[in-house]
Amino acid sequence: MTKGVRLAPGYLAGDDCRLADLIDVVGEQTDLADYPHAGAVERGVLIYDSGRLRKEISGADGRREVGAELARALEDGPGIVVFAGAFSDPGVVDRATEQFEAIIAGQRAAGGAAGDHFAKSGQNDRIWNALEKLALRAPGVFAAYYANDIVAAVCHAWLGTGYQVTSQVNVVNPGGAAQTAHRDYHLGFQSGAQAARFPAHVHRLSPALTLQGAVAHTDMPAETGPTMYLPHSQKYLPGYLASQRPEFSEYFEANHVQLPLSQGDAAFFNPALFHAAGANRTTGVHRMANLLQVSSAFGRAMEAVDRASMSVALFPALLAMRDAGAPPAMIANAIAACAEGYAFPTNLDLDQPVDGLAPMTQAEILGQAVADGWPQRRLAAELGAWSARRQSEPTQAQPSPGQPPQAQPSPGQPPQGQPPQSQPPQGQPPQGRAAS
Ligand SMILES: O=C(O)CCC(=O)C(=O)O
Ligand SMILES: [Fe+2]
Repeated sequence: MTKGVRLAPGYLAGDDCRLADLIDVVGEQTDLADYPHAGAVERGVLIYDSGRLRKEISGADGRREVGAELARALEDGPGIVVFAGAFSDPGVVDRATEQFEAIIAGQRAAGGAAGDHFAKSGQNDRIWNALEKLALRAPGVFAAYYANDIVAAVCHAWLGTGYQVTSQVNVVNPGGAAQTAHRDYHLGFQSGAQAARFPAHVHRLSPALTLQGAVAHTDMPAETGPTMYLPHSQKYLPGYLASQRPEFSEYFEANHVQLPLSQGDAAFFNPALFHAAGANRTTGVHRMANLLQVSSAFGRAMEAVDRASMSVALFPALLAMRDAGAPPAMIANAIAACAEGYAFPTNLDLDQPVDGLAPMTQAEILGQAVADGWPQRRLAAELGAWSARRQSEPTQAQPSPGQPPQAQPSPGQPPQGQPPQSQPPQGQPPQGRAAS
């Protein structure tokens, strides 16, 4: 059910994105009659009454029926559903909000807000890995919050079982500007050029790998900047290439919908939906949303592989290939089979992208080491530091660059390490997507 493709089969190209195709796709109307469990359609968005839904999903049959409807809404329908009153007890949300506020106060006291892919420093407060931070500091609050049956139902509906929750809190501070239109993880975290390297079928697959949600922790009337959406836009296949192009951003700015939310409401959307945090035009409201990014169980390999140790071991052979005049493409092939070529999952407090949306990969480090002829112990130290800064609870001691690789801790169990000097300073936003 994707449209807007008149391109060479196999791959999509940014220059072939046509705004008229997107306009055709998003012209579709959302018909309430197609969604018997929904209570209303507002500006193309399906609204579900969570009290009613709770009764409907209380039995196995109802749960499957509702799940099938939600999945259809997310895939072939508007791509976004709102659950009014998803958290029926405001106390549960308030207690989590208190913890998030304390974490933000701690981040600020520690020397400026953490950097953000999406925001200029100071416009917003972001809590990376708010999931783990909440679980460790307030397990009772976590348990009550994530016991939520509506959240679980929509996660099951889109991803099936075995899903993995992550959460990133986003507070848009008074006066904070809107983000520009984007899609989310996975392919939404690639530049247009990077995304174009993935075949067309991967563009179709990417949205099935994650589900995106936002729980309103404050009331969010329009002036506080609730999330802006373009319903049905998830069906525009080249959208990962188009969303960063100016004519598409302008269209989004002129045609998005923005629904006010109340505290405890939750919106869930297809990660391929064009969306963006809104502008906070108030002078005193700190608009807080807990962004839930939930991953399919399938985003992992079957075997656990210690790729850092492999990289260190392979390095002399790669240098020998280079010195023997092997074409760089062949060396790159060997690196791709050995080193981790994807930047995620990582610790975004420590491992922020410097000039893009994704931090450095192990494969990029190994490629640089071969190209520049590093000593092997430098490669071991850099890979050790890379592993260390990706841990959610980094350990303390820096791996000694002077130690031979055999003495390095297994990179599977990362070395004790501080983030390296090359880390971007906290609070310095990497150049990437526009600000919230
Ligand atoms: O905070 C919001 O409303 C949405 C933010 C968002 O889409 C993002 O940071 O990717
Ligand atoms: Fe987003």
